[in-house]
Amino acid sequence: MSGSDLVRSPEWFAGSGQKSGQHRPGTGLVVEKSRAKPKRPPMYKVLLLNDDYTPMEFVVEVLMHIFGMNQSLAEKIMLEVHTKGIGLCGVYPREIAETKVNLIMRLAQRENHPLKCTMERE
Ligand code: TYC
Repeated sequence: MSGSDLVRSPEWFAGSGQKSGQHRPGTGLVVEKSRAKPKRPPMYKVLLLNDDYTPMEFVVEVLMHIFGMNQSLAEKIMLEVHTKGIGLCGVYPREIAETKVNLIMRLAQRENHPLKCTMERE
């Protein structure tokens, strides 16, 4: 086998038909497949709660900045929270949901608004 044959050999590519546990002589490598099925992380709903004092414009701004919503979607969600008392802003893995809840609470506190936000396992 010449040097160029080696370069063209499919054995140089990962996942080129190697079976689990197969030894690749001379490489010091053994191809192993994980037996564990990769699990999706548990997801959390981020929920916004209504109150009588937080200005509607502030809630819309928060929804646009923290959840990347456009103006019309942010207004729709804000009005839903305003009329129903609670509304879903998004669903995320735990740490991302926590970060968004914390950010919203800090922004609201900074402006002295009583806005509340929570998360709930899906
Ligand atoms: N109810 C508030 C008002 O009338 C508006 C509001 C909407 C507040 C959504 C909080 O999560 C909220 N100014």
